[in-house]
Amino acid sequence: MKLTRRTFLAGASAGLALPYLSKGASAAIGGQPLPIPPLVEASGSPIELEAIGGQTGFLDGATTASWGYSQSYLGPVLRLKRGEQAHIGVANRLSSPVTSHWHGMHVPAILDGGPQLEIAPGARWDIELPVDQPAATLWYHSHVHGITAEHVYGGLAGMIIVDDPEAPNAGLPQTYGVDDIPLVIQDRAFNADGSFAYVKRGPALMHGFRADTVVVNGAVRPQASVPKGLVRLRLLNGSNARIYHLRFADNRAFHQIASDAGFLPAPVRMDGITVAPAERVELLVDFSDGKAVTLLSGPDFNDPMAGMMGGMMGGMLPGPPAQAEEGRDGEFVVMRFSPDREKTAASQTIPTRLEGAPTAEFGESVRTREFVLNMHAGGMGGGMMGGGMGVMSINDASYDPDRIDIRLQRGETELWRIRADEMAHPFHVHGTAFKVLRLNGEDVPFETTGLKDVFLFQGEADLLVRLDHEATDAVPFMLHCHILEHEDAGMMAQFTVE
Ligand SMILES: [Cu+2]
Repeated sequence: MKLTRRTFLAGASAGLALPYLSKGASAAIGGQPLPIPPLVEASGSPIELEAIGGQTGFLDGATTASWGYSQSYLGPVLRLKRGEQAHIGVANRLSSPVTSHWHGMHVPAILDGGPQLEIAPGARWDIELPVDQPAATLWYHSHVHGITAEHVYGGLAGMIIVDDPEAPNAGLPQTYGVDDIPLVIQDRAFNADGSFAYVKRGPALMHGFRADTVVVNGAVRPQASVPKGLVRLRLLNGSNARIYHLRFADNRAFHQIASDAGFLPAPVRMDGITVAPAERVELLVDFSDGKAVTLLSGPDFNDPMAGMMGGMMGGMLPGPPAQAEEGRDGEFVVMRFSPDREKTAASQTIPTRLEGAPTAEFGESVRTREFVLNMHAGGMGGGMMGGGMGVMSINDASYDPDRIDIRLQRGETELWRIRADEMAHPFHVHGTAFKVLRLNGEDVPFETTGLKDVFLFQGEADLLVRLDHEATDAVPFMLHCHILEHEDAGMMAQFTVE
């Protein structure tokens, strides 16, 4: 197994392992139209995803070797219907083992696509995925231990939309690609020849890898043409490590209607939102004034280089994205929206209530567990400048595929106290959604009380967790930090549900 991975890292991913040679984006802001990924209806007839390599035109005058599911970069948006089974085949045409993890799906571990479910080069994985959870925006990505960061960075990720035919839609926008728009936000760096730049050692391992160029649905700082009216944005932070603090340049307010596991009970009005790696949010934005507007992000507070000029660390790491002209200190452009009066928005009013929100009835917890996310690995030191596997841990135990860390009973509610002192980590649990009770002793805001499967925290947080799906010794569920460099370095544990 280890030999296979080493061979892979030295060979197929050479384009991802070069040192950063400083290029930055040559593509103009808003110069590329926002690509809308193809929508694949995964109900009724079987669908097929193929992990493939290809060439993607991110920059002017260069192409980039990249990976995707059935396309050169990222994958189609899969739409699943509650109450149906999705027949999905995943074929691996790459020279590396891959998986397809359905992030946020509530299914048994044997269907979850975690690290134990590697699809060998040339092999395929056929499953029938039962869809039984509220409407939500989820995603899928490769999850091979030790190289998840390289896989997702290379493009092995896509969005999932779960629709619930039983839940009334309250007049929300739902015309895919028109007034219901998927946005996969990532940061990428490029070498002078256009290839992806990526490093995974030293500070890039310690704090996670961040890059200087924002891409949305695989296009650099693109422009979306939207109807002159109310638009629903489904945002996925598909970055390895970068946390986005998003707001519109003209300070317009918007409404959050959903978090990871589905709708909030009511829309929440806000003028800025933080989205951590792997988190999803759904927003309603009003473009009826017909004015074009830029979406900005503030600097990532987890980034030790935020606020510094590029070229730090001896040129080993990309600097921060370029300062936005219309932004405050350290803010950079994510993308632009341009209203088009020829396009019609189906909805004009913000609903006061949302139907179909996941219910948060957990009952009393039967036990308390503590998880400490460590930026070290107990007695084992070193390795931080090398490949990085086994240098981080949870409760002082670095991830070991041959060790079951905890055993849960199906249907039992537990209180999980998670702790991390040195920086903020997005904590993710497979196979379920949890309720956030408290962060550092305080109640969380209303928009964080909706069920979630990723929670960004620093300090101490309390979660109510219940697993309703089976996970075995052979194929357990994972819990981990979703900074992918941390996860690959061992900040991951695994558990059974019996
Ligand atoms: Cu972390």
